[in-house]
Amino acid sequence: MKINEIVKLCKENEKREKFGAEVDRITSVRPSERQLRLCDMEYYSFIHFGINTINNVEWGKGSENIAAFNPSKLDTDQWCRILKDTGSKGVIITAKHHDGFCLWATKETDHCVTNTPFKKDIVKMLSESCKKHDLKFGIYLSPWDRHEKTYGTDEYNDFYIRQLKELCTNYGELFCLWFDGACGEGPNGKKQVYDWQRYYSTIRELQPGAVISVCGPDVRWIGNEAGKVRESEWSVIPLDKEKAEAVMENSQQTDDGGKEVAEVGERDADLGSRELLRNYKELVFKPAEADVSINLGWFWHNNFYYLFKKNRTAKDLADIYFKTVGGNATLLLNVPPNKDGLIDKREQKTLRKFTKLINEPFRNEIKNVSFFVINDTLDERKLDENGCKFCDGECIIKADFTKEETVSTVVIREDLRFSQRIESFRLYIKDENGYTEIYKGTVIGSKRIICLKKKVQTDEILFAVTGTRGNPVIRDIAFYN
Ligand code: FUL
Repeated sequence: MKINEIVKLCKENEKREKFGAEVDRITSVRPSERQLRLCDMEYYSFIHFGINTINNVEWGKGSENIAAFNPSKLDTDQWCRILKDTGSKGVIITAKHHDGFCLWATKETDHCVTNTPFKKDIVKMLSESCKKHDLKFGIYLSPWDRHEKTYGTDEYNDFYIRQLKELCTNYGELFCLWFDGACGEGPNGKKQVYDWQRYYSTIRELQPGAVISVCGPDVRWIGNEAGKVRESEWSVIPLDKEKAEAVMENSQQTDDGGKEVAEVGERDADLGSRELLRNYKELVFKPAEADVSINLGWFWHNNFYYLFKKNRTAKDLADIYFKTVGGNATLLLNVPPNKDGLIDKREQKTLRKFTKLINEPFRNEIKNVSFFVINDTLDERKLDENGCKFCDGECIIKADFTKEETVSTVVIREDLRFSQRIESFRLYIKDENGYTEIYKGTVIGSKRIICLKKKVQTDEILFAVTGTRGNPVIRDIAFYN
């Protein structure tokens, strides 16, 4: 294939208008600083721990006897050391799960850790360990509370706000407040109407740098707990699909003992194509996050292997990593400590293997690559830096290696400050036939990791943008052998 044929293809494939009012409307929807920071974290950890760990259940009922809570070996430094060593950028802990048991020294209820034989404030311990190990710190605070007597009345919203205030003021800087969508009955058989807007404004006031995830405005639940991303994962989506009420409807509503964790849902296959967006007035920027557990189940169980026929291997998790982090989503990987309050040997081993697998493709980066942008008339413009804003009429980036190189992995990132723009692209290598296509993909977004099925040898690769909303803005392109 000749280069002018590739240019022709780019132009032909831009069947839909590249510019215009609708494109401007979509690309004017842009991320906040806090969202950009979260996208750059890429991979961080979830800790599910509490009275459920001791009782070996996924959902507690709220009536648990907390006198049994005494994980005497609990060591939050051990958690952080292991998570940091295996590549995580932050930790989110279940400060309160649906059973209402609080892992911090709250003044709002007796149903908390300081009233158990263990006594110590675990949220405090973890926040300090995170600081020590240079990990960001975040909080999961279940809105659903099966213990609190005021649940189901307006008073509960006041109670919840006071709990949020404690967590947002006493534990340093938080990177995330994570609200899931499960909403059942409280101890009085009543359901609660959550005052989401009040929750959000309290967080914005006290922790302005924190994202509010899932049942919140900043980060979107991918829609399943098996790490499955859409082929085209868009971050500009209709507001209506993402209001807390809509997320709640789709969330897990029964205690299935962890079954949901293994299932791949097929919710809203398309959230961001132009065909879809044109039907919606209000659009929002809401990047996707995949929450996945290292085992099948969120809390640790000593009978994991009996409960589930097949557990996740390091290889399964690495595949999930490449698909999520490399598919315009972040990965929130749950690593539940065991009954003693430690990350168990089995999970440690899985994590070490997982880290080896996810680092493997990026060990040898090809250096000294020169980049050029090529336009319709085949004029070339050299790029000083890797990052680049295309100008009108440009559609191809040429990566010149100066000598023959073996390439097995390509990583491309869009500069999201200008929104998400690329709809489709192709990669070509230079060879004796001119150019040969080696990969065809749809969106890029925060990061696209392309692990080529077969290694290629070449001294030049073309990245051709075949569909885009306005001119693309590339943050960087990297090649690995
Ligand atoms: C769900 C909860 O019901 C699960 O127990 C778990 O915490 C998961 C992350 O969110 O909605």
